[in-house]
Amino acid sequence: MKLDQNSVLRLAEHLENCELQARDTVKITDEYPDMDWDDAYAIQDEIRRRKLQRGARLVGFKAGLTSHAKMKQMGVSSPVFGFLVDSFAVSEGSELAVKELIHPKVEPEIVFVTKAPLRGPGCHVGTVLAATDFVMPGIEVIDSRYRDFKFDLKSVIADNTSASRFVVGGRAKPAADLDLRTLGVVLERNGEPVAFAAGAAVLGHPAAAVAMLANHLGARGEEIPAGSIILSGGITEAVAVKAGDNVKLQIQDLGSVSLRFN
Ligand code: OOG
Ligand code: MG
Repeated sequence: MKLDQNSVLRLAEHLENCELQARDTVKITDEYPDMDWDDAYAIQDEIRRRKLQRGARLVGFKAGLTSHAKMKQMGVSSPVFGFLVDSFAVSEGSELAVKELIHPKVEPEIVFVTKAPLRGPGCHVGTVLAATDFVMPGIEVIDSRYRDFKFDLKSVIADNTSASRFVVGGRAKPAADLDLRTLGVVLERNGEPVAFAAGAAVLGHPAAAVAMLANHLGARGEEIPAGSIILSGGITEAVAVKAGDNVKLQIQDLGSVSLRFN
């Protein structure tokens, strides 16, 4: 670690306040160019601790930057991991107010729900599928706290990987009944298809992203508990939304989920 405890606490408070007040900031590596990966995750952990202390419930985790489309869009080259609390979940059919957010974008994701704990090291696609209860379509709303969505990996990790909201829906199916690599994915905005891909866009197999997440958590002494929701990462590039937009995600064999913005 390069940062002292006070700086970690101060940066966590700053980034969380930007989230809660919907205002942007410069990326934190501008001020702390020498901060390391442990510093970045320590800031994220402190944001999580602040939320849990105020009564939030940890409901799962997310992997991000797991597809080439996303890595290319954001100009970075490796996956990142974040946490999900109950207040991020939006129910299908409700509307999300754009003015509560900074500059939201949506991304199509395959969501895993676990029935057994997953603890790395050594997790792989097989162990993930064995621990998965079912998969569902999910739309993640990301909202980087950094100005113009411009960041580097350490800054985005500290910012809980831009996590903001998510909605799951469609049909829940056991993963063993599906070939997650070849599932077709179509994202529509206002009835117009805007992004397409297949599941394999995420690290060759979306369960590989969950395995990486479990191995990452394992290295930090944590596991993915049974009953967790895991967002395996945007399958296509993220799409900006504004008030009045209606976004619909269709995943082959898994039905559709949609979200409206006002
Ligand atoms: C970082 C979060 C990426 C994903 O699914 O790739 C992410 C960002 O692009 O702001 O959630
Ligand atoms: Mg995502």
